[in-house]
Amino acid sequence: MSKFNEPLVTHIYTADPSAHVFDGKLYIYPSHDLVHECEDNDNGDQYNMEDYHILCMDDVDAPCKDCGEVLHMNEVPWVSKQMWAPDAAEKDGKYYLYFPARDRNGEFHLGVAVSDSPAGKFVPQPDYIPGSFSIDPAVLMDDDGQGYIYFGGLWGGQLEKWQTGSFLPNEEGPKGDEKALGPQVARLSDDMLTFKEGPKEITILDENGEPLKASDEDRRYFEGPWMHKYNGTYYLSYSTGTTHYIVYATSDKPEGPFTYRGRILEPVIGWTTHHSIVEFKGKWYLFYHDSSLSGGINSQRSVKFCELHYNEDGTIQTIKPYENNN
Ligand code: FUB
Repeated sequence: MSKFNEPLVTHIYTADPSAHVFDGKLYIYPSHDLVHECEDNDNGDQYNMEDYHILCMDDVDAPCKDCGEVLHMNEVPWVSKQMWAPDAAEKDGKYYLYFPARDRNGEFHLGVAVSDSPAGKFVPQPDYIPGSFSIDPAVLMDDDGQGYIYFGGLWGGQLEKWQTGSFLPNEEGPKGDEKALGPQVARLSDDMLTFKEGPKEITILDENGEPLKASDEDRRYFEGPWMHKYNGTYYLSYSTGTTHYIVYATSDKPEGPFTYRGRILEPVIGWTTHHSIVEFKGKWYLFYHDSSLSGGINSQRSVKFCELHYNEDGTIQTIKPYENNN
């Protein structure tokens, strides 16, 4: 049986969970961490993943099933390595798996694969999405049917290197008082396979309406965006990377600007923190990962979940993953 704040599965390592409700069940689209000898460095070489497995739960206290491998990098012509954090979306009865990986030049782009079932298998498009770059795609299907894809990650995720719209391998990000880089957003085409137009950077503002600064590492964007809607407000949540928080910002528009609101998850065991937020049967849940099962190995992580609570004013109560058992 599944329990809050315990690994959902223990037979494989899983990370970066993107949770959705499809056909009345909870489907989780995670990365699949492998046991290997790769160097652990700031470029993310230790995250040397090759395929995706999908997890499924009939209910929050039901066992979590592994639906098996649904896509391997050997099936994707443009991919050389590192199948990182994916997400999935549904439109008109078809399911779309969005995933980042390195191409044959070592640049990260976003790919998409299609299935008739939320549990796969997924058939990849032959090339990456034109105009896509960096990592960590997350898709919001808005109430009017428009899909928005959010993405981007610093350091190994290469977001700094795309500031001009082209890949500049030596480009470094802003520093100190300079405006921090935000995640990217693009509207998806009606067939879900391309961008309608070039992606735009999202601005995240502080309480005074000023853009967050690069030095503000407790609040500025690093990687792992997620978008959900609660009572008509758009909630952009993300990892702060170097300070290991999951935080959030809100807006009345899906493309922002967003205003920083607070912290959702305190640091977990392991360097990365990555999450998703989903409503299921009238309650809200946070899916996240940590490295507790592997004894703290950064690249061997496990997906967990717990309940998430809002205050009456729409703010989110901070979760301390090892102190409460909500
Ligand atoms: O899993 C590989 C990378 O680690 C993800 O893309 C990031 O979000 C971080 O969790």
